[in-house]
Amino acid sequence: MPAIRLFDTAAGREVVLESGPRASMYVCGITPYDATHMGHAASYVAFDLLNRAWRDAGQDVSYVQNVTDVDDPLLERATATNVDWQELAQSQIELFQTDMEALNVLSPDHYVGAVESIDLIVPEVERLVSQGLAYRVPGTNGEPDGDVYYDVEAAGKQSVAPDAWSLGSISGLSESEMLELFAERGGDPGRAGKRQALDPLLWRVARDGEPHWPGGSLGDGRPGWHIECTVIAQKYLPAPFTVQGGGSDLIFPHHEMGAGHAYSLAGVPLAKHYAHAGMVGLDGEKMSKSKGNLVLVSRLRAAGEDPAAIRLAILAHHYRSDWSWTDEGFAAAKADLASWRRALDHAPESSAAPLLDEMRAALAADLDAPAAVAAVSRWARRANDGGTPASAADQALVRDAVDALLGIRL
Ligand code: 5CA
Ligand code: ZN
Repeated sequence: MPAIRLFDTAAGREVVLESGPRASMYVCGITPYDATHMGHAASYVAFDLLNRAWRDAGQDVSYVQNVTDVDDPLLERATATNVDWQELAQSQIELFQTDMEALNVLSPDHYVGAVESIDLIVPEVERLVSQGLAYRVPGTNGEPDGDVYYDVEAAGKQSVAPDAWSLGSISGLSESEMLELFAERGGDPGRAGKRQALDPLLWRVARDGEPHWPGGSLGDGRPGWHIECTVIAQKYLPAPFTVQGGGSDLIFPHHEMGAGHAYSLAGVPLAKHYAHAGMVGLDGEKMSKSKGNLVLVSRLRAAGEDPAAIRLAILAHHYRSDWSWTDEGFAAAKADLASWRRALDHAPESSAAPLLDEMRAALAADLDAPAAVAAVSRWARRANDGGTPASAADQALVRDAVDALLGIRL
């Protein structure tokens, strides 16, 4: 495997990842209130490619993923459908894991829930308060006293070190762009009593009818979203770890604020690099739970579709591009997969090693799976055309390479 290059959102360019013996990755996990759709699946397949490329390069990979197993949308869905929120979460986590296994996505070493991490999160929020980087908001308009917010302005002034965090370090967005996205993605810019509109929630004190846990000096409540991922990543991974990943809808505020929290707590960046997968739509529209235009991995599986074909349909798109799931795209992936499988029996002598080089070069270039897929398809056409004696050794190497690098089992 040549040196792996990856597009780093914070740097705004491709970077060469270090080739040391260890690599570490945190990929934001699901909020388990609905089944895995193709957008979720594509984001985990994207970072699975990186995991596989690192392993191919001989690096040990520490991989952590969280699950946002308590959050407003999960509680709202549970109430609306009259199910227990914990049961809803548990059932969706299980379905997600089955989907990931079917898609041949390598499991994280640690799969960590927000709820089980609350005891770790509370002292960190207390520390931010005592550092003067977080503050309590008085109750107004029916809200109780004591919700704790992160002071983005104060945090941005902590240090002038070149790697210090300040608002915009990760996303590079303007303030007006941030304000728009903050409101769209779970923030509360208009909450009375906040110092700045963009200050994110760290601790939400208990409300009637909402689950809550002991919060020490913060009082009973539950954590804000960004601090959960920060504390989980800091607990299980080195500081800084190599790559934080997620879909591009997590760049702001989630990864921006998480990076801020981490710098405030540790005095070093959370991650060396931040990578983001594009958004997947359906026939041109963004796929989202609220629009209801979901293509579910589990539904395709239940209809008897081959998970390897689903994965190949995802790999046909570069992970950073925004793309749409279509019936034509899926049909093309099924045809490619059939052609690859037919080709194995005719694997031309001495064809596997050059194909492996091509696949590695493609993946090292910012995980260019479409280029790797095209290389395998060219190889398959040549094999299926016949003319060169078939070789069992080449057959075995191609089968291994396609499984190890692309996660496609032939
Ligand atoms: N639990 C949080 C992260 S800590 C969360 O965003 N959960 S999620 O279930 O909404 O999304 C899980 C992952 O799928 C995230 O990385 C998100 O960016 C990604 N994702 C969600 N929708 C899409 C989509 N339409 N296309 C591509 N990726 C998506
Ligand atoms: Zn996260």
